[in-house]
Amino acid sequence: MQARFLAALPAAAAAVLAALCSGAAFAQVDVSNAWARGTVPAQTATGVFMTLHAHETAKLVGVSTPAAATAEVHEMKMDGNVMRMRAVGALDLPRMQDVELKPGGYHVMLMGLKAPLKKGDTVPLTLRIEQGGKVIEEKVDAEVRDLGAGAPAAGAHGDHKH
Ligand SMILES: [Cu+2]
Repeated sequence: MQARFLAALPAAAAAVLAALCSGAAFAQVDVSNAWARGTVPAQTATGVFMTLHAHETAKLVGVSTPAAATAEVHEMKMDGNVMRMRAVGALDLPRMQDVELKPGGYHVMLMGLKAPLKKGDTVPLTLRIEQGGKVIEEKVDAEVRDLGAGAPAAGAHGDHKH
């Protein structure tokens, strides 16, 4: 009886591992802490931020939302004394690393907002992620925070012309 019990353990452990691995493959990319910066009535553009964690090497290749006409992945960088933004065609998501979209760095830029974003609102986003030669769509809800949240990038965004 005892020998059989011991022999059964590794098999059970292997089954658990297999289940965890296939679960990770389904999860594709974990998204956490997704939020959007709130806007004032005349403002038509804002930034969305989040942390992405890919279990296997992936790329963020597109974003869309019903809340705005256009959503683009942008990179913000200091160029001498000037903060500049540019659209990024694809954002690399290295395997098992956190990639942060945050004020002053990468962000999703929403342009042509259909309505002002108020604190407490939710912005539904669809992320297009390329992984293993396939493009999958992943839904994310970003919570709207105060206009002043993550202040460092606020001025640079205001000056930015698309
Ligand atoms: Cu931008």
